[in-house]
Parts: sequence; C-alpha cells; structure tokens
Amino acid sequence: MEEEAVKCLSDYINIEPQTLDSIRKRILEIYVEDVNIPRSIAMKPPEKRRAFRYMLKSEKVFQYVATTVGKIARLPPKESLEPFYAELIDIATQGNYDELRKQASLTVKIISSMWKSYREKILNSGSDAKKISQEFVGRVVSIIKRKLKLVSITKDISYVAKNTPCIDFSKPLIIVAGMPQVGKSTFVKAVSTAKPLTSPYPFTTKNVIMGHIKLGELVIQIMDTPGILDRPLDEMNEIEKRAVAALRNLKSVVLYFMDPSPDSYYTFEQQLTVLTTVESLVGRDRIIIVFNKIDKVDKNLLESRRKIVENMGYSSVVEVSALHKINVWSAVKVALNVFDSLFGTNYLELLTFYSSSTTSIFDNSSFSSVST
Ligand SMILES: Nc1nc2c(ncn2[C@@H]2O[C@H](COP(=O)(O)OP(=O)(O)O)[C@@H](O)[C@H]2O)c(=O)[nH]1
Ligand SMILES: [Mg+2]
Repeated sequence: MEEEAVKCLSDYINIEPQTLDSIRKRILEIYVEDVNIPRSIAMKPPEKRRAFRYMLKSEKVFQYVATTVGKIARLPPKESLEPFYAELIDIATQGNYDELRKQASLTVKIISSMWKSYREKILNSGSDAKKISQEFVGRVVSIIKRKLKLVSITKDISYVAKNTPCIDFSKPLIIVAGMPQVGKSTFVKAVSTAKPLTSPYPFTTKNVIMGHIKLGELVIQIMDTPGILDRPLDEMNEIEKRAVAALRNLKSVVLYFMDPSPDSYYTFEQQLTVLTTVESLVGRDRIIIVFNKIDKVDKNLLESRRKIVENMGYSSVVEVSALHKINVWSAVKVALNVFDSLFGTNYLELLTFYSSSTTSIFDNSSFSSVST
C-alpha cells in the first residue's frame, strides 16, 4: 500500500532523446547492414533472391521506425500524469507534449500503411527491387521530416523524466520556497539527505530537489526549489516556473524563506512581493515564514521586519540560521505541525517521539524553544 504511493515520472516516461538527424542516420545504417536470406529463398532464382534481400532491408527500416516512433506515440497522455509532473513536462516542452504524441502516432500509421504496399511492390519488382526499396526509405525519411516536426523535444521530455524527483504521496511534504539567495538550499542541506549546491549567486538551484528527513518510521520529504523573482507568473523563466509548479500542485506546507539582513541580495520589499505571489498559489494557511541568516541581523531590525510580516497576517515567524544550523529543526517542527492541522495527520507526535531518542540529529534545546 505504502509502496504504491511513491510515484516517479521515469516509471511512466522512459524514452531516448531523438532528433530528425539521429533517426535518419540510424535508418541509413540499418539499410546498408547485411541481411540474412533464409535457406528457402536462397534456392530461388537470383532475381527473386535480390528482391527478397531488398524487402528484408526495407522491413528492418520499417521495424526500426515503428518501434522508435511508436514508443513516442505510446507515451502516456498528459492528463493521465500527476498534475505536478504534467506541468513540468509542459514547461520543458512549451506545451507541445501531446502534440508530439499525436504526430508520432500519425507518422507510424502513414508509414505502416505505406510499408504494406511497398512490401509487395519490392517482392514483385524483379530488377527494380533496389530502386523501389530506396524509394521507400526516402519516403520514410521525408514523412518523418514532414510529420514528426516536434521530434527533438524528446530530449526535453527525457531530461525531465530523468531529473524529476519521485514523490511519496503518503508522506508529509515541506516545500522550501523564496527568492534566490535567501538560503533555501543551505537549509535543505542542513536538515535532510539532499545535497543541493549552494552559492553566493542567484539561480544556483535550477530544478526542484527532494531531500528526506528520516527518523525511525517517520520520513519527511523536503523539497528545495529554485528562487522566484518579483514578477508576474507569466513572465517567469523556465527555472522559476519549476518552483511554481511544485507550489501549485503538491499537497504540502511551504517554508517561505526570507533574508531580513540589511545586505540581502534582493530587498526585503521584493521578498514581500514574492510572498504575495506564493500566497496566490498556495493560500496563506499553508505558509510558514522563516527569517534566515539571523546570525547577521541585529535584534531591532529583526523585530521591525517581523512586525511587518505579522501585520500581513502571519502569526508567527521562525528565525533561523541555516548556515550555522541555529533553530533549523524548529522550522521543520512548525511545518509538520501546520501540515498536521491542515491535513488531519499526526506526524508531529511521531517526530517528537523519534527525536527524543535521536539527540545526535535533533538538538533538543532548539526543540523546546518552539512553542507549537
Ligand atoms: N550568514 C549567513 N549566510 C547564509 C545563511 N544561509 C545561507 N547563507 C548564504 O547565502 C548564500 C545563498 O545560499 P543558498 O542556500 O544557495 O540560497 P538559495 O538561493 O536560497 O538556495 C550562500 O552564500 C550561503 O552560504 C545563514 O544562515 N547565514
Ligand atoms: Mg538554491
């Protein structure tokens, strides 16, 4: 039961990247390869043998196309995928995924029916066998070129399938979101198994990355996301859109990370603007505000910025330093508490149970400082 709740996009989508050129090249390679003539045919007159040989070559070409393009045609329809996965595919393919599937099935259909007539033609062609089989191969290539225009997006589809984390829909999920440079990846790295890159430059995190916090029976999923800029959703780039896709589609609570320090990469006001964007995606109830980098913010500034956020309707702000691992587990604990109250689960109890016996991971002093 629990196993079935784990979904990986690569279980549904498993294709190799193809281009028009890669297919054409393979077709020509196959066409020049030797073929084995069955014994029964080897006894026939030379002309018949020749015709059979060219039929076999063409058939191998046909089978390659039917298999390769057929695989694209048989990709699962977008609507059958988890909405989160479907949106990632849309982002990567500019919404062309289902159109590619259609193009592929039409291509296979046309080439299959063409093969039926060419097969007979080649077998009965006598001395023209070579010419007719070459004509078939030429037409196959040109049909692919005309009908399978989107074939190169298989590269993007394959990439998404290979690089999208699996999600266990039976386990709690915390999404870490915010502008670039607020310390999201540093935090996810500090508390989970994930080892995302962190750096002093924006957009180091280009994809959603899943980390796990394992405590006995309890597994908490924590997702690092690329930073989002203060601009309308439809102006966001592909990288930002992946974060939006996670926020929009996954049952989760959100740790909205902010950098309240005076030298933050983006201003505090910009971070508040992005907060309203995140609110529009998930609703305020699912958001927990986290002030990071408290190691370099003085108390007065922290206090005044906390007031601003509280005035926006957030009752509590968790203050942490991801880099120095200060209070980081409080943020996890608060997130789990909100998850429980929103979704009727009881994970916090489990967490408290396991954390009391896992002091090496969980610093109990930081736990007791959280009021939940
Ligand atoms: N002083 C301080 N720097 C931090 C803290 N957390 C992260 N940073 C730094 O902020 C920069 C951006 O961190 P990163 O995790 O890549 O941010 P992201 O873009 O939100 O994922 C890096 O140089 C981190 O070392 C913190 O708690 N205190
Ligand atoms: Mg990052």
